[in-house]
Amino acid sequence: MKILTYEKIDSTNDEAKRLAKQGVPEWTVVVADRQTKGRGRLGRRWHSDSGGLYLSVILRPPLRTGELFPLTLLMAVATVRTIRGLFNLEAMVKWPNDIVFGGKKLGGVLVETDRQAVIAGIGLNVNNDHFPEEIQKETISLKTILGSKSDPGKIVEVFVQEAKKLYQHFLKKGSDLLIEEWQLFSDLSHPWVKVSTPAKTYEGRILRLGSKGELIIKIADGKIKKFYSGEVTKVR
Ligand code: BT5
Repeated sequence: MKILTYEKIDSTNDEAKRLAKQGVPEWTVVVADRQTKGRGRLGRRWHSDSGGLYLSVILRPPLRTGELFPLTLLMAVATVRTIRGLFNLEAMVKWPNDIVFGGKKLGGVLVETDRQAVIAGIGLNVNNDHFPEEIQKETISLKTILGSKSDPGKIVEVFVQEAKKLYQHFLKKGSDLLIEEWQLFSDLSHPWVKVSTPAKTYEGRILRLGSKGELIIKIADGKIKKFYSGEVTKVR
């Protein structure tokens, strides 16, 4: 495993893609202190000030495109394990790709594919604690929670160990353990949710996660629906 660190980069996912094209081995990790073009899903912006952790892992899993979804959950679970292990904080997951603390977003996962590799990107607010006005309320960083700075290098080290363990288990034995751990780390105390997809918004009750990591909801008219992407918000 090789960790490449940058003071500044456009996006660690883009750098990982460039490196994948050059044929670097699996588990090459790209880490940056800030990004100029950090992104989330659907082209959304990921605010990437200095002091945050921006990390991408290059993977070459022997899986078809349709089998990759659990990798998003895997990276989120590895991140939560890392935060809980290092800081004893009750970090949680929010389906499909958020890392949250006290209901606020602490980090996010963006898994992308291209012909050469699968790129798993993780953004985590570590020592950065300024966010744009419009997301300030829903956002948090480790520095705000802990009241002091943390060592991003240590977080990377533990994260990679956790992610590797989960990955090897997932490839050998499938996603059962991952899904179980996901449910354990997931705040399902408000199981009534809205799931918004680009096409439509549904309302219903979360039943569980399926074996591929899909969210299974009983929607208001009683039908069961499976989601592989979407935004989940609680219904009060
Ligand atoms: C995500 O997208 O949560 C995935 C974020 C992945 C970022 C990593 S950083 C390393 C790698 N390189 C990249 O270029 N990306 C990956 P999504 O679920 O679409 O959430 C995006 C939304 O989160 C935005 O629209 C904002 O509302 C909010 N947001 C933006 N920056 C944030 C931040 N630093 N902390 C918390 N929330 C943020």
